[in-house]
Amino acid sequence: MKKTLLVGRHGVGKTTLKQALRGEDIHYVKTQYMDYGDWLIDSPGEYAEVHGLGAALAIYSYEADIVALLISADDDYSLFPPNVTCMVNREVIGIVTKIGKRAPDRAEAWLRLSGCEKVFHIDSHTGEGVAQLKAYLRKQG
Ligand SMILES: Nc1nc2c(ncn2[C@@H]2O[C@H](COP(=O)(O)OP(=O)(O)O)[C@@H](O)[C@H]2O)c(=O)[nH]1
Ligand SMILES: [Mg+2]
Repeated sequence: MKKTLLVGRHGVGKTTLKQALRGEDIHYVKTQYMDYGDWLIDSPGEYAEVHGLGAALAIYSYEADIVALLISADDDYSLFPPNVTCMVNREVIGIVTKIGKRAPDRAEAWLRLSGCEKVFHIDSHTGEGVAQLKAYLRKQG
């Protein structure tokens, strides 16, 4: 699998998506540190929210093949500035989480504004969209 760094505000669904992608039981765990598993790198939401902690994400992006920016369908705002993907020298994809909720199209529009060309819609609880995302993250050949 391509090494994938999950980035987004706390509660957006990074850890739950990690569990869904690994086929684990879904259960809540607060992410307190960079969680570097075999191919998924899970980050605490605070690293994306607090300016001084953002450097950790930049450093871990160098270890990843893909950086995934997550926004939830029920988010009222986006953490990610327009065209932020040009700051990362890795492929950056967008993931809309909790798609059963309010406004998945608005979340996708924010991700595209930030520069994500590829955007996935998933719900980790129902499993919708998770297989398509996992197939994309599989290494070819
Ligand atoms: N309905 C729904 N709830 C989700 C989804 N992903 C996460 N959640 C819930 O949102 C809360 C925060 O999820 P978590 O994965 O810990 O967020 P993180 O802080 O980004 O790691 C938990 O109560 C999850 O069960 C999703 O795709 N759909
Ligand atoms: Mg987490």
